[in-house]
Amino acid sequence: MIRTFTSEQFIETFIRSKNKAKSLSDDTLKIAKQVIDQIRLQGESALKEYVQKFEGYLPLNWEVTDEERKQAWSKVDVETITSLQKAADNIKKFHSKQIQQSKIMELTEDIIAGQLYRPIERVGIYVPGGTACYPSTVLMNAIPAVLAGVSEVIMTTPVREEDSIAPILSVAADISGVNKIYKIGGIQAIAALAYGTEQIAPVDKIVGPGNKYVAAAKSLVFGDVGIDMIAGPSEVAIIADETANPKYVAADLIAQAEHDENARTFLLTTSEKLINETKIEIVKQCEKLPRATIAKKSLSTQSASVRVSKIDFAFDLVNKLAPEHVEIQLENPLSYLSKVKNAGSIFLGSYTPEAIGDYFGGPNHVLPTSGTARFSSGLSVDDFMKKTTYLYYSEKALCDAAPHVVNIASEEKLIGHTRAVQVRLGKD
Ligand code: HSO
Ligand code: ZN
Repeated sequence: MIRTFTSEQFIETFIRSKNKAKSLSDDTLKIAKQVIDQIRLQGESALKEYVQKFEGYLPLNWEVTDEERKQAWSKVDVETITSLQKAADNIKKFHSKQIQQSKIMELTEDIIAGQLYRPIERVGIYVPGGTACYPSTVLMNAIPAVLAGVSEVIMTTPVREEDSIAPILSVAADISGVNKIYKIGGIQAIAALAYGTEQIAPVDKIVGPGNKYVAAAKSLVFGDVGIDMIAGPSEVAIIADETANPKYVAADLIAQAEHDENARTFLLTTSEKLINETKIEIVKQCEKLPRATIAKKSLSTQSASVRVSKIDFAFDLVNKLAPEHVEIQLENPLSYLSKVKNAGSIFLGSYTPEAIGDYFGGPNHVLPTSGTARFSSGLSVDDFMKKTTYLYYSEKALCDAAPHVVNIASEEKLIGHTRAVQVRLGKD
């Protein structure tokens, strides 16, 4: 059962000693490095060997054919397809407003300065195939990439025995505009995307969640390609007072807890009564929960309820925690928006469960965890764009600027730099 902590205990347990859960073990990194090195050096032959070894089955082709993609639609029920399409529309609408434009910062006869805003060329999206085989992951990762104008969005997910991938992932990929799907999972998929093989062209950036091996592989290829983030366990912090409904609070804590035994869920409230009633509700609601074992483990070991004397103190704790999700179950929830300084995404009011954001509302569900919301943001169109600056100086502009450049370059003792300016002005 969810335990009650004082504010000090909460800070000590969940804020000061955080982040350990997400660090990758040396063993995991060692295995990942071995597989990556082999695939990088030997290409296809090593890729085949590891797919066979780790996935237990070697697909006939890496790529899901157009025919297989078409057939997948008949294997998913129509209502689910409609819901995925509606969710995709909302996600597209939200993310399309994130697109920025190339900008000119200065434009005179003698100086032009600007910034180009352009898509990354090739992006790989990893989608797990096991218990966390989520079509919502496809939508959330692929839609911003497609909107950014990425030329090739390539999804990869583990093959299943019958030489197929989960049909719903294929449908979600079609709805999102994914160009290619590969039937490869695990470390081998990350290596193939990062370095390419005889049959697979390398990508420039890899995004998407995965198990510890995928996370280790992503961390090892980082630098040769871009990656999104290494996500830790999911988190929700609910700020509520006596006006909140314990049924809703319990349901939202459970919704996050059922993801993972290590998921972290928190209730920060001024109301002792709400804490007690939420605990009773959690027990009741877990009775009918297929993933109760996972949820109970998370709730009893990684979670906390904290009673604060003023609601402002709950916001202080949340800002220190910088959780992935914050729910504000208070009256006039919008009036508290500015109080949340560090969070991946905020859910306002009693009728905005985090689950609406996980699937449907529009904002992305790929969000910073483990306190990283202090300095980073959820996945957006910007993650698939590059900003390249440019500058034009006329001879006159360079002449005017020269003494200043020379002063600074001399101070830095970089005489080659001063010369690069002087030589153009006939002073060297
Ligand atoms: N709550 C998860 C996202 C997700 N939920 C996917 C359901 N499917 C992110 O923390
Ligand atoms: Zn979720």
